[in-house]
Amino acid sequence: MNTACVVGLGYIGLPTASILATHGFRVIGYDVNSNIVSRLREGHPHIKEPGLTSLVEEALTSGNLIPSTRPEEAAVFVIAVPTPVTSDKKVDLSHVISAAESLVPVLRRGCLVLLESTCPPGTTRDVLVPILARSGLDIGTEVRVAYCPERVLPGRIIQEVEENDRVIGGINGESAEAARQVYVTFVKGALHLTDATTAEMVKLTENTFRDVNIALANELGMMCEQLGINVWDVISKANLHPRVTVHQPGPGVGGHCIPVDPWFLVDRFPDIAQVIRTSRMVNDDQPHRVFQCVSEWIQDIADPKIAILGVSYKGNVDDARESPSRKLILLLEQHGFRVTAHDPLVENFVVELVDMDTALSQADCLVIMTDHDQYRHLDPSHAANLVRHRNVLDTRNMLDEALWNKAGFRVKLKGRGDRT
Ligand code: SAJ
Repeated sequence: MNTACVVGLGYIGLPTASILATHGFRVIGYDVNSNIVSRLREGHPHIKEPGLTSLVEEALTSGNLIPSTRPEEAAVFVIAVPTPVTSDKKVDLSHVISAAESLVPVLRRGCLVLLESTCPPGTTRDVLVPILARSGLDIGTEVRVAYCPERVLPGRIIQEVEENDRVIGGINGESAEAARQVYVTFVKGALHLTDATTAEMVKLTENTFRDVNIALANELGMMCEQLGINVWDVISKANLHPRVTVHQPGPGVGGHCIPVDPWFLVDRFPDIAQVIRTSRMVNDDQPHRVFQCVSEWIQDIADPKIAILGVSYKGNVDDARESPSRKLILLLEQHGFRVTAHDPLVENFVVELVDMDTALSQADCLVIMTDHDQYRHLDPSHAANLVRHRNVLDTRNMLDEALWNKAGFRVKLKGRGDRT
């Protein structure tokens, strides 16, 4: 049986380890966090993701997934650890470096090391390979190495790990081919072989494209607000053009990927990456725009209470990392607003999360921050009986405005001016 050791049991590593384990590999799932490992041994993944619990259960009961706090010898190593940015927007490769260092003693002739973490261009060649070379083995012939970025969408991870095409960037042709032989065991999408730096750049291009496009939508939204028209309407009509696909505006860009990855390019190419840097700043500024909108709108209300609906970074996920709600709540609290927050999926957050009725009770303004399906079905007449003032700001264009108006609510839509 083939053996694998997956380093990092997060949003990517845990699904990948489980899928390998259910596709004929004996997998060591290695994480430095002993809590994650011990909970997993008891069958409890620390992440909520559709289909993950049953997949992990299948992997564990088959005996092929072995959670561990130590790496072990294996034919295939998969590194899937975080690559955050520091507060001054420089890439922090410390997790990749320590993961690679932890593998040096267990590398053996003939093994393959796959890096899946999002990394600046050149990381595989200039950072990973020199560390692996400390094993004394020849990297490229005795140890194959490839960069194969994960491209799965949180909320659809299990599906997309199997279905998406993969880009496989080897440090040489033999490495790319060895990696292909691993991914072909569970990926139904096409496998595209290339070199490692190209694969690194492909991954950054994908997320940067999305960030720049969302920034464009947000910038158009600010213009439409001044023009007294509706950006959602403008974008949906512009997107009827066969070669136009503008993204959606919103309260800002969250998560651990899109607000982070474009900085890798800005950091590396500060003089060239003008559009990318500006887009990051436009998107980062959106929670502040939401704050300004709320504070101007209800400036005549004394001691106002704001109910934030949704603290995860996007709909139907439990992940609140880099969430625009976090920034908004901070701004509101700094300016003396009383804030309550609700989320149907998030368990732990920087402020206490309360049930829906408590959040709405005596509120002066509701702010829809996350497009959770549950919020689409909110009953405005029930909400009307709980709040102090009937104001709702929709940053996601998800409410049925006529219904809310009927229940007596004034509705503001982010990206729509009030003058028409
Ligand atoms: N957002 C908008 N407008 C949009 C789309 C998204 O404001 O039109 C916001 C969301 O609300 C959210 C943020 O952007 O706050 C990011 O959400 P997302 O769904 O665009 O992306 P992620 O971060 O969940 O996942 C992305 C995906 N990348 C691409 O679609 C190019 C995913 O495929 C990657 O694997 C993932 O990053 C990653 O791990 O890099």
